[in-house]
Amino acid sequence: MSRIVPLIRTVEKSSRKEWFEQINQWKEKFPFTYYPSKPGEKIKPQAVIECLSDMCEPFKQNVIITTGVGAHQMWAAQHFRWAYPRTMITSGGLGTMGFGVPSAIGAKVARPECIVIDIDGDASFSMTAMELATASQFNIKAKFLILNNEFQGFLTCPLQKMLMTGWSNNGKIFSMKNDMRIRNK
Ligand SMILES: Cc1ncc(C[n+]2csc(CCOP(=O)(O)OP(=O)(O)O)c2C)c(N)n1
Ligand SMILES: [Mg+2]
Repeated sequence: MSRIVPLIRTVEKSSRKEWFEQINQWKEKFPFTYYPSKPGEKIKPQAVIECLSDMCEPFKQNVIITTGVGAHQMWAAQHFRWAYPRTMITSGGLGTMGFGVPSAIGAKVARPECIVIDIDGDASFSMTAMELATASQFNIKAKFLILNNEFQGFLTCPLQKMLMTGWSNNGKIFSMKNDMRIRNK
């Protein structure tokens, strides 16, 4: 690090008007919409994240979100309203399932004053859930919101579907079954 840091060049802040215009065009063309549940239907994961986002609104600068890898990760990126930098910790390019649990534990240790929430998928969560023992042992109070679709949803949602209609949430292959329960301490 001591050799890399001096190589970082300082650049003048310039206007990013064109870039933001481009982003706004994309937002208009591909809005993050979804079909809300009808009365009596199961709640949609997107609605859960929107609700979490609203609940966090008054203290968002002190909220850190981590995620696993999958559809839930996309929904977190799209439906949580991001207002502050360095508040989303996610495995982007590498796409490492299981990332959400340990990164939430690490973030809570590093920033104990923050509320740290792992928005995780059932399959991703299962990969590193054993680290909850570490959190419990050292009394690290990260929070875990698991979007359990009993499915590795990301694998079957084609990119086109995301672009055209919003992420679907269906199908059923093994991941975390309903009879697995994780209890709050
Ligand atoms: C370690 C690892 N194995 C496999 C994959 C491929 N992969 C990407 S997303 C995904 C499914 C994720 O399922 P889940 O965590 O339940 O999220 P969902 O898509 O259902 O929200 C898989 C298998 C990966 N990215 N990392
Ligand atoms: Mg899943």
